[in-house]
Amino acid sequence: MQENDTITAISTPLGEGGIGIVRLSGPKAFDIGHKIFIPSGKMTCDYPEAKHLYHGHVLNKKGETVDEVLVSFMPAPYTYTREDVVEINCHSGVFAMRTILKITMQNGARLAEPGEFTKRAFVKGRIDLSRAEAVINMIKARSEEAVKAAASNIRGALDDKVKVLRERLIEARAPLEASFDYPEEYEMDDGDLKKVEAAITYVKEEIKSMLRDIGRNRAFQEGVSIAIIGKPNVGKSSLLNAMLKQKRAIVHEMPGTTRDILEGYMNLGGYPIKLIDTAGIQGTEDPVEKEGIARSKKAAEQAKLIITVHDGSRKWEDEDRKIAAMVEPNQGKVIVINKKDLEMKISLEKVRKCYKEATVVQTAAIRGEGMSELEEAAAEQMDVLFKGVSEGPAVISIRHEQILEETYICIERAQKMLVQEQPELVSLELQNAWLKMGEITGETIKEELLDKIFSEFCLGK
Ligand SMILES: Nc1nc2c(ncn2[C@@H]2O[C@H](COP(=O)(O)OP(=O)(O)OP(=O)(O)O)[C@@H](O)[C@H]2O)c(=O)[nH]1
Ligand SMILES: [Mg+2]
Repeated sequence: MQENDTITAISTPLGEGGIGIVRLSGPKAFDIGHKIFIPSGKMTCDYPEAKHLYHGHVLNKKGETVDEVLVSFMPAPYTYTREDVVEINCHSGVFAMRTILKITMQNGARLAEPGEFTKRAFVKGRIDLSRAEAVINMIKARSEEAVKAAASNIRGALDDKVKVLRERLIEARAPLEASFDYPEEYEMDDGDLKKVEAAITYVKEEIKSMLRDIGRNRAFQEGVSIAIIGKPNVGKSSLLNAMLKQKRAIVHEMPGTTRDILEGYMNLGGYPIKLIDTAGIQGTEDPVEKEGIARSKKAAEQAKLIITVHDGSRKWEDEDRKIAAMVEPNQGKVIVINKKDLEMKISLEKVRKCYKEATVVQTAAIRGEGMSELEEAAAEQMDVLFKGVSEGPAVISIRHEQILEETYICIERAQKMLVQEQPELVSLELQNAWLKMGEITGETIKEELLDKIFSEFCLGK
């Protein structure tokens, strides 16, 4: 990738809206800005002032006005990319923004790759890699908690943590290295050994706790799937609608109304939730229904939490037991007895016997009754599933997880070799761990991997 050219991109989502931004970064950004932008008033000096927003018009090659805009000229190095940056605030119509983008390209800018602005910020040393990746997480965050975690990593929480751990690894290596580099002059005593042991244990425990928290961090980042399952006609779709507070799914007295899985998004006790309505599960010969049921089963398998729904106005059947048996031991569950507004025919005793300790909530989904109890029970289940999480930098990405797992293996090996009194090997493993962890901050990372990481960004960021 050439770092010395000037890049351009539409930095806001494409669509109709009040304002859209076309952003330029690089050595020719100001030149291009001057060429295509005619200010309404006089610029206060030849070199545009930072922190000023200039009103004017963008012109095309023929000198025709394309849009009325506000433009900011931000000189390096105090910019996102540490290069000269020009931001053109135009009207957010797809055509207007594309036209301005095209004009910037006709005047010497190149279309930016996804994430290239942030990559430049990294390459120019303004942010480390963990901060850059936090920017992606911020953009993709689905809950307040995820935004908080991403913001703390943008401020450098993960970077700081990794630096501390790497520092401890260096400290641990010092006496080991001295003992085999200068065996005549230096011999490790018990005090040294204890220090090495303590550092190794510290790093190991810290990594363990970071790995343990990943599930919850990801849940906040990406959302948790909750599947609603049950026999046909028990009120699953009515429940989905009541929980989402909208008429998302078709509800009908005819059993087998929902043919395919259907999703909706909501927030539950701070957790971002993907709520999934499924087709009623029963034995059937209808090929379409069969396919719907297969999809429902798959969605249920992949969900973190299952809401099993039973019709309270009908007797407990063997089919209900089969539904209950679909929940896996590692999944959270909440049991709903629906249609409580009708005469209850279901045996609560049988329900309890089947589900043991699980929370049972009675609802009348069509009237929206029992929803707060249901949501409370589901949120409690989430807390159980993601319990014991410590404060600290949030690790979310698979890349970070892999690095931490590999580092953990190196540290474990080092710990074992320390007992076997093999200082050279201990030191080597600690060095491997140190190098591995450097990939989080980007200090020891390869160029190809960088390209891959930044390619996951959206355009214009
Ligand atoms: N009285 C009463 N009727 C309900 C309640 N919830 C749902 N129903 C009715 O039960 C019927 C089936 O509701 P749905 O929500 O479509 O049930 P479902 O489980 O999604 O059904 P399938 O998609 O066919 O599997 C409809 O006629 C609803 O009006 C309730 O709380 N009380
Ligand atoms: Mg349905």
